[in-house]
Amino acid sequence: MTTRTLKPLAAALFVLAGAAQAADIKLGVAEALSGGAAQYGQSIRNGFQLAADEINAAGGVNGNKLVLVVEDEQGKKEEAINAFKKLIFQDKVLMLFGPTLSNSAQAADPIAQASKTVVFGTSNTADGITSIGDHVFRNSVTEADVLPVTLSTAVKRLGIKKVAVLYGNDDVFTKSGYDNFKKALEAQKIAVTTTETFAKGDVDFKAQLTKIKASNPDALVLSALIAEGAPIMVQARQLGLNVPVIGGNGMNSVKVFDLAKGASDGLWIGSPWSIENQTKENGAFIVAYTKQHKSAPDQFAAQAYDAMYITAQALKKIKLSGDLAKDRAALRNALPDVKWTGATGAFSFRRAVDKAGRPAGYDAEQTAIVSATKNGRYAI
Ligand code: 1QQ
Repeated sequence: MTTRTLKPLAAALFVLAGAAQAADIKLGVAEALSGGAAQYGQSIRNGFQLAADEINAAGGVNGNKLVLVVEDEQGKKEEAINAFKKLIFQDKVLMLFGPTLSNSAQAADPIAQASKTVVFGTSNTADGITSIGDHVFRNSVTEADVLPVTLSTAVKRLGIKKVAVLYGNDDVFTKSGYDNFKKALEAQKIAVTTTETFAKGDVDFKAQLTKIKASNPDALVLSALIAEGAPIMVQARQLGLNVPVIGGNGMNSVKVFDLAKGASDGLWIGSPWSIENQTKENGAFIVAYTKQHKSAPDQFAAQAYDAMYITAQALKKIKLSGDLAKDRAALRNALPDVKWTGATGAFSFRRAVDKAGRPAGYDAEQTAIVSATKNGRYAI
């Protein structure tokens, strides 16, 4: 063999070796794709898919392609636990996104924590989720951070003096929303005319709404998921209770317009994301999402989209070794320092503490914007 033939051979071998080093990066996605919480879970999955496709089209992360392994956790605790176990132990994903509901996160996140695998929630807003441990991350802004802002904005703009409260008492998120609304109402010295409850799966809220109407509130404070929250708005209007509704993260889905139609007006919510926020990052996201998914995005899609980019920034900084435990640890250690400006604006992580006050996981450090619904859209 002459050097003339050796050179191309060596070059070909080099390319092959390089190609062999590029590996797929498997990321687990466990979201509610069926059941009552699918209204959120499908938006979330779509947001992840768009970001991963964009990142891969731009060459992947350090030449490695992102591969999403998607599981439907159905918005149920037991299914979330099963999905987490499958993704962590069978599929051997590098990290997990999900689950959709805080109710499921509280049950399933300890499995990720115990197996030293990052779990990154993009929609969990209840108190205590990131207290589970130092592998638990979220970019969803908590009810504790958002609700005082939503309340004070609505109170100021509408001149509210007294409110009625309605909440679901059997779900981690709706209960946490209630706790935080209660605190904010006390702090802002807003009187409560009556407090009523409902349970997951209820369809008739007329008894509670009749009591609420009789108590003559200036507004209804509502901590609900959309499956119950949308019919609550419809039935309130049917009973002639036409006061503004101040909601939490559960009411922050474009599905409220499909489900409650004309009864969806006058709903106040807070979020770091708004379709009206005209930054270049958000503009690009809205155009790309609408093109890929043939529907308008919402906050849940935007937070999932940003979470994928935040993760990609951490992945860029680490050298994957192929040793899963080592690679999981490297990602865990790179993630807290990521700063990112995406569709939801400027983002960084803030350390959370556990019940004993020791450092635990990471919450979102982000500002909320307050919107109110009118004619089938959220407007700032
Ligand atoms: C939670 C929520 C829900 C509205 C998620 C979809 O914020 O469960 O924490």
